[in-house]
Amino acid sequence: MTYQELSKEVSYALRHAPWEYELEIDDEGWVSIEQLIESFATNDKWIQLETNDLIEMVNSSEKKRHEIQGNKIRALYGHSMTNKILKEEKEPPNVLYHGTAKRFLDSIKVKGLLPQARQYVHLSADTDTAIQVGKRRDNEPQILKVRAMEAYTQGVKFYYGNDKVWLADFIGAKYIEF
Ligand code: HQG
Repeated sequence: MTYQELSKEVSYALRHAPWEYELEIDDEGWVSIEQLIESFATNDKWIQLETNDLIEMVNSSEKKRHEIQGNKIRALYGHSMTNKILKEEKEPPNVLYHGTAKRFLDSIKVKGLLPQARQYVHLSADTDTAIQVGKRRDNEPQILKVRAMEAYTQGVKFYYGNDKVWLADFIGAKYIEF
């Protein structure tokens, strides 16, 4: 097992399908580490899983996807289940970015940025991060500039994911530079 494989499955459980693992997830996305380990251990692949593996998984990852606090773990962003995870509202920086595929531009110009399958729209704090995000869908991703502070002063809420990832419910096209 690699930390990358572990991270993928933990993300799946915490972002998309806690019920498949019989995990109780609270409003802020926290799950008991003990419960998660017990549930993963029913799969031979994770029978040896220990808390330290989860700590190492978080520490060794380039992206800060998960957070551990005491005996709990949560995903910091990416959720898709129906019960919306409550995120911390925060004043955004002046500008945020969004890396996307060329084929989505026409639709984004009309509809703005929508959360699609996730609970929130995901925005990047810098262009390098946005390029990485966009490359998942297009070899030559398009980087959109979002006038976050302007949107915020007009009532759009922003939420903190981690140093690189910001969240919003919806970003109207008028705040986006194409
Ligand atoms: C697009 C990964 C058409 C949007 C990443 C995106 C990120 C529209 C796609 C995190 C649209 C949704 C999230 C509209 C938005 N019309 N397309 N109106 N509005 N879209 O994966 O932001 O590695 O749900 O541009 O790195 O790509 O998993 O969101 O292309 O941080 O930790 O709809 O997931 O992180 O795609 O990525 P996604 P995302 P991890």
